[in-house]
Amino acid sequence: MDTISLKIPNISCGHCIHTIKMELMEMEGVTEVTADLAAKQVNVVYSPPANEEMIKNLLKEINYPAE
Ligand SMILES: [Cu+2]
Repeated sequence: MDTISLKIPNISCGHCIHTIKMELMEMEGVTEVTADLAAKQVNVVYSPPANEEMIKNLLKEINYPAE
């Protein structure tokens, strides 16, 4: 199990966080997503088959690219 912290500049409100959580939680292997709106930061806990690259690619696809 791994955790990554990602800074996502496009986060502007609670809806953004909600969307990001919903999308990431659908990925197989992702077990927990927490977010800090003020810091525009998302923490993702995951295990294989999920990996950092897949998580970053998904965020890019939904228009919330990580820095
Ligand atoms: Cu928003």
